[in-house]
Amino acid sequence: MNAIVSHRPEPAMNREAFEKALRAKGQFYHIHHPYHQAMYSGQCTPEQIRGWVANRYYYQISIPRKDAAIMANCPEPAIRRQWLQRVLDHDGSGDDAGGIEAWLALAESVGLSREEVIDQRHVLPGVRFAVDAYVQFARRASWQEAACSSLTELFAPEIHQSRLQSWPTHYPWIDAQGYAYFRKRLSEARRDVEHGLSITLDHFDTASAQSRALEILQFKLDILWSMLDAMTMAYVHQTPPYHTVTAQQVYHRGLE
Ligand code: AHQ
Repeated sequence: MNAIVSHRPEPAMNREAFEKALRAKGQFYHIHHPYHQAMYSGQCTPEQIRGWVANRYYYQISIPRKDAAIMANCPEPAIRRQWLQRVLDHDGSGDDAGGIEAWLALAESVGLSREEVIDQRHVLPGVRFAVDAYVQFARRASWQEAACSSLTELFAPEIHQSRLQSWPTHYPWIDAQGYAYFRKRLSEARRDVEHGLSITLDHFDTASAQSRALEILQFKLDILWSMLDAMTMAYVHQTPPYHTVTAQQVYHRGLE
């Protein structure tokens, strides 16, 4: 006689265990990427720092559009009111010029011109695809799933702090004015994460939903890691796209 297989669904993790499982994903955070480790330990050349700043600009200008997509999908005014702050943090409001402006100040402090950053001439295809995947996900996923994908910021204060601690020593050629962005994110990331985490812990309340949440977080970790992989090919190995054909940056600059 066949064993009777119970089809009782596995129990959901309790809130504490679920949060622990989300935080355990920190082992895959891009703070552990060789590119970031080189930046932190002072091994990056000015070209590698400039390449990172110019490419991350595309991520920064995409964040408020990602957050606006989440708001567009969310029917709850109380959630939208809180989520709106993320858009203002980047786009600016009142006398705060915002994070995108602060990132351009970082760009100038590492020797890039505003123009060459804003026109995205340095944005590598691999970076663009990874960032676009994040925005597209936020547009088509539920607002709760998109909120969950922002939880890589559980690990962000540490990475911003690490830059503030190590860059001034290793890269004295960088104008310290540029570090305002990292300081700004220390508090903003902590506040964002509190909101994103409570949405996530409340919403994903079955075992299968919780494993999907962990998959969504891994998707976002993959985005961050892949961005640095593209930059490694270009600025560490000197093998950017089309390097066998031309020294020009012939990359498409977005089809919008
Ligand atoms: O500067 C960053 C930022 O504004 C955000 C928004 C947030 C999101 O909504 O996904 N994530 C994020 C991150 C920022 N900086 C990254 C870094 O390494 O400087 C970290 C990144 C994140 O952890 O997702």
